[in-house]
Amino acid sequence: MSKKHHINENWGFATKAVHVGSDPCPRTGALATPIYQTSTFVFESAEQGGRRFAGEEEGYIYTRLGNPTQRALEMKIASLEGADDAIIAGSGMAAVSGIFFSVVKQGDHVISANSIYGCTHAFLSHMLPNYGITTSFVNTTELENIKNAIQENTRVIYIETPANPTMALTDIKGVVAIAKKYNITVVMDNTFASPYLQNPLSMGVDIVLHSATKYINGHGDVIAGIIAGNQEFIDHCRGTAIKDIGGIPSPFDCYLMLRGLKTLPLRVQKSTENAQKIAEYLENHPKIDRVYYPGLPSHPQHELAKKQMRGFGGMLSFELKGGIEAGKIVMNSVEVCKLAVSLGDVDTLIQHPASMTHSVIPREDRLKGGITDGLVRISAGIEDVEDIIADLEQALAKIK
Ligand code: LCS
Repeated sequence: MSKKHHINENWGFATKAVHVGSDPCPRTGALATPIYQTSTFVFESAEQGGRRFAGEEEGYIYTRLGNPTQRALEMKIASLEGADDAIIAGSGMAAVSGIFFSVVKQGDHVISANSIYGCTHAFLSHMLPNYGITTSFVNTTELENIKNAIQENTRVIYIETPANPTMALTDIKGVVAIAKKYNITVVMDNTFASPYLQNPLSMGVDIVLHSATKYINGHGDVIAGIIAGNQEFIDHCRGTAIKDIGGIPSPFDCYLMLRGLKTLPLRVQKSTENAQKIAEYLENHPKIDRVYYPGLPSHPQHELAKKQMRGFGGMLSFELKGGIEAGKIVMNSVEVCKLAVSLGDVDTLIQHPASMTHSVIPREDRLKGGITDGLVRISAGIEDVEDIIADLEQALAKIK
């Protein structure tokens, strides 16, 4: 499968989600992209094998270096993120580590948001120092904090917006303006918004990543990641971190994501509608202290959300007046909502960041990032919202 797919740049997002990268098979006419479940590709001659390795002839060699099912997905994702190109990685963390190992070197410094996914925080604070790369974690909701943290050797500014799990927003264009002045690369995790609600590259971000495990796939049955950016970076990353570290997905998982992406707009629309209603319900509940959802006027960055997002998304978090003990009662009492980590699935999921997704971050650092002991996170699914709210209602009623 070559790069020459049928793409009309004027298509809307939903049309691209269905059609880009999904041309019928030229040999058989199969509409669904075939699963090329093969590790290697046979050359017609020794000369051809040599040419492919030398990059003189297009064509597949070995699935760690590229595969047609994976390539179809990369083209769909690149189109949805408005990127020159994209790479599918074996997990969101393979995308995070692949990007950093492609961009930073010994002696470099990173500025990262302090509310980010727990394992990304652990990678920056525990792994990278082994290679002489240091990170300053700052509250990126205030751009001043980023400016103040810049050092001579700062190479990357890393942000997640909305942030996992606090739902704090960072002003993307504001960060880009600072980074451009100092020639710093901006890397952004766009997992929570999905490409349907936010395209960071169009706002000047250099490299975008996703845990594709979440909204991209959407059905809770794949672990994968996405790296999207300009052609030069993608070629460099593919030829170094992806080729030599090898964090790649299986062709079957790529097939599932190709299928999942066709309904991304519908899924994100419905989970956003549900999240708004759940957030409003919780905000008015007497046992709830605070709700964090960008679609609520009470969210401190509601105006920024309206400016840089096309919708407020399916994620929210909240704190109960009874603290974590009350939170545990709710999590142990839900029936429709499932007590599980991960997010962006068709199923509604509820979890406790301090003891689960963000437990690897020392408590003191967690609190600095606003990840309190009592915070509970919900990923709104696509069920009937009345059933989700009734489920939360019966669970909240169990708190004395
Ligand atoms: N980035 C974000 C924002 C994430 O939420 C996660 C995983 C990752 C990267 C890593 O992706 P993975 O390797 O798992 O595909 N977040 C999880 C969460 O909040 N619950 O379970 C996993």
